[in-house]
Amino acid sequence: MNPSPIISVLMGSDSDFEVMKEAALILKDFDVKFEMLVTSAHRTPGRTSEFARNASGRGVKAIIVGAGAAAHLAGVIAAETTLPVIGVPINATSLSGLDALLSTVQMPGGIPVATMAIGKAGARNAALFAIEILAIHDEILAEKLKTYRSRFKASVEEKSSRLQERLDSFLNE
Ligand code: RP5
Repeated sequence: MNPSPIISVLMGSDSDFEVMKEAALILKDFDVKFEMLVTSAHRTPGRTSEFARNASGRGVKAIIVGAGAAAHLAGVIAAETTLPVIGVPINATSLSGLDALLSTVQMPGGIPVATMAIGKAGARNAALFAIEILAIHDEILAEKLKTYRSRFKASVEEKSSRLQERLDSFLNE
């Protein structure tokens, strides 16, 4: 485990790793120290609660939480800390992630969980959102975010040019 993580990435099971590794890639790319661990709201409630209560004191600034099915993990973590909690619903059942989305997003007033999209896009956005929070007080991260966004701009313009070539060739067939 990283000795001084600023971001914690939690998941309810190791079966969530395939999705949550997308958050790890982004955090690594931005050179943000993070830890990743499995804890479950239902299977290990004591471990989950202890983690949430100690996170702030360990220097963690935001917690990303991925969970599938009856996904209570993000809400349980949020109940025990005032750190920002960012939820990622995972498609783990025959309900395709809708169960996890509703379980994560429908928090009672007073205990917020910032809920991202279901799956890999949500995991990526959770990491970016955590970095945006850190960037409020970190100019280097703020600059890196601007660079990240400008790469998107360039790639969309490139896709648009390629689309024009495909359209021309299709119409001239
Ligand atoms: C949730 O149940 C986990 O977050 C996971 O998405 C889902 C299935 O867990 P496993 O049965 O694969 O351990 O708690």
